[in-house]
Order: sequence, then structure tokens, then C-alpha cells
Amino acid sequence: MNRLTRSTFVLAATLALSAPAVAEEATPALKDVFADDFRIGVALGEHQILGREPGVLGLVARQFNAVTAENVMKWAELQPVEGDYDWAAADAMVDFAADHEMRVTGHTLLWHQQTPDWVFEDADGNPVSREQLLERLENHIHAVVGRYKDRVRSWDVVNEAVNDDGSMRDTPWYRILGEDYVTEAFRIAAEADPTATLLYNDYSLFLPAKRNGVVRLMKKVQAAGVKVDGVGLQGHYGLGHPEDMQDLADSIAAFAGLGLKSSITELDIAVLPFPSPDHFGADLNVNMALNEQYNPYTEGLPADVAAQQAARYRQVFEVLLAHADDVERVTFWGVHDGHSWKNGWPMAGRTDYPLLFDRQLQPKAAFWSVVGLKGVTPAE
Ligand code: 9MR
Repeated sequence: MNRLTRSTFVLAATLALSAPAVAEEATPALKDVFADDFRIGVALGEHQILGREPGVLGLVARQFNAVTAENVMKWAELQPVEGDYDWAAADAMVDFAADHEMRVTGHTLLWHQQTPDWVFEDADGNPVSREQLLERLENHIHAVVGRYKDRVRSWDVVNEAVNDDGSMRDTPWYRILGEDYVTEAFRIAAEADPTATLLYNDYSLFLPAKRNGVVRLMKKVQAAGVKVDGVGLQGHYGLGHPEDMQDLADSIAAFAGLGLKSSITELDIAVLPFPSPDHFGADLNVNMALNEQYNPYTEGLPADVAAQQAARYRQVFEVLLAHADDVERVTFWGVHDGHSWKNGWPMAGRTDYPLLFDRQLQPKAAFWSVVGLKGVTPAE
């Protein structure tokens, strides 16, 4: 490469990095395309919320009308030490959402991950009493929900309480409080904000056994006279699952039968092979060593794989559109392929392509297949 060619190349590369924000303005907006059907949301990482990823917040404001914090509203982020709250990043996201008239979902009030050990321990490091744990839960929920009362209108109250077989997950919450902890969390959240939309959130809810477990749990909450409004079906999918889209449709219908709206709260469709058939879903306890055999697309997404992914996204959206009366919101778990937890799970260090926008913030084949369902095509 001579000097002139090289500097032209560098200039082109620099433009390519800054260009998306400009070129992307011509892209149809998901929130407009699906305006009659459901809200379209996205999860934001801390760097993105703080404006440290060029082009991202502009894209988000144009494309989406709902946001969820990928991490910064989790217990460990908001209250790492008892009574010592750190609101900075969460406040920044809520302010951004207010500026752009986006709905915020608070994620999440109660989970077994990202919860500091102190929550479950007394001063001597022994398991805390039932009364004390309930008091801590109450303090946390009132502080968090109370702070954002007028600005966060929906909450993932309880996250991932049920195993794939429908039984209750064995966690400190369950061990100390018993199954009623789910009802208690909803009761406290409803006290803290009686008008917020309150969701139960979990992954792989297309599995019939897991769906039935959640139906049973939601009936218990309802039988206690406690408010629950909806179910969040996370939607961490792959090219091979859900195997049968009818299972997803059946879950939405089952929840609707209880008077509960569904939201897809964490949608992504991984293209990488799953190292074992059991490792779909989102169990963060799974952590496998990097094996390049399972990392085939480090140089880019091959067109035939992009087409398979586009077809999967299309199938998912066909189900969601058919059930649009029972689906409130569809939220993607990340803005673009470069910032996705799927690059790190179930095997750290892989290059996945699970979202609708690529690493340059450009719409992918999957984007066009989804908007194509509404008759929208790329401009000539
Ligand atoms: O995407 C999130 C990742 O950045 C975090 O390290 C991880 C642990 O807190 O949580 C990820 O998000 C999870 C979400 O909160 C709940 N459902 C499964 C998601 C993917 O693991």
C-alpha cells in the first residue's frame, strides 16, 4: 500500500467507525414499524448508558421505545453494602429514558445472582433469620422502587426462581424463606408502587414443564390476593431452539389464561453451536473453557448463517405478532453483536452474532427479515 492509499484507507476506516450514526438515520425504526403491536425495547450496558460507546445512544433513541438496564439496577450494583446505595448509573439511564419518552423496566428486584453475600448472612456469617431477610428485602424494594416511582413503570420483581423441570430453584431465598418468597416480593413491590406493572421473569419458558411450574407459582401469588401483572419470557434462543415455535405460542396463551400479559424481556438468537444440548437457556453457573471448535465465525458471520438466523427471528416474530394482544413488549438483550453476553456464555471468548445490529451498528439480515413481516423493505 503506498502512502496515499494508506491514508485513504485510514480515513475510510475512521469514517466507517463514525459513519453508522449518520447512515443509520435512513434505517426504519423498529419502534415505529411495530407501533401497533408492542413496544420494542433494548438492554443497555453501563458504558453505553454513560455515553462511552460512540453512536449507541443515538441508535437506541431512534430505534427503541423501552429500555432495561443490563446490570446497573441489580442488587449488587445498587446496594453493594447494606444501606449504602449507588444510584449514579441507574439515574443516568432513567434520565436518558425520560428525555426520549422510553418506558423503563427495572431489572431486577430479587435474583439469586448479583446479590451480595451480606444479604443472606448475619453479623457472624451465619444464615440470616427469616425475619431479617424479609426486612432486608423490604428495605431494598422500598428504596429502589420508591426512588423511581414515577419514572420506572414496570419491574422484573422476581428473576429465575424456577428450574427447567418446573420445580423451585435451590437458592438462599428459597432455603431461608421457602416458596412464599415469591409472593412476598410481589406483595412488597405492590406496596412500594401500587400502579407499576409487576413481572415474573425467567428463561426457557417455552419448555412445557417450566411453563407449568411458573403457572403454578403465579396462581399461588394470585391466590394470596397479591398483584402480579405479567410474565417476562427472557428469550435467549439459538438456531436450534425453541425446537417448536408452538411451545412459545402455548406459553403466551397459558399466561394469558391467568390474566397475565407476556413480554419478551431478553431476546437474542445465538448463531454459535451449543457445546452440549443441555446448555441452552441462561444458567450462569455453566462456564466452559474456550474450545475453538465451538468458535467458528471469528472472521465474520457467513451469509448462509445470517440467513438461518434471519429465518429464526422471523419465526419468533410471527408468533409474537399472532399473539400481539397478549404481548406488551419485546426487548433485545443488547444493542449490537459486539456487546452481548453471548460472546462470553456458556464459553468465554467466543464471537457470536445474536442481535439485529452488527458490530458497526448496521442492520443485519435478521433486522430486515423482522421488519419485512410488516412489509418494510430496505430503501433502494
Ligand atoms: O447480560 C448480563 C451480563 O452482563 C451479566 O454479567 C450477567 C450476570 O449479572 O447477567 C446478564 O444478564 C442476565 C439477566 O440479568 C438475567 N437473565 C439472563 C441474562 C444473561 O445471563
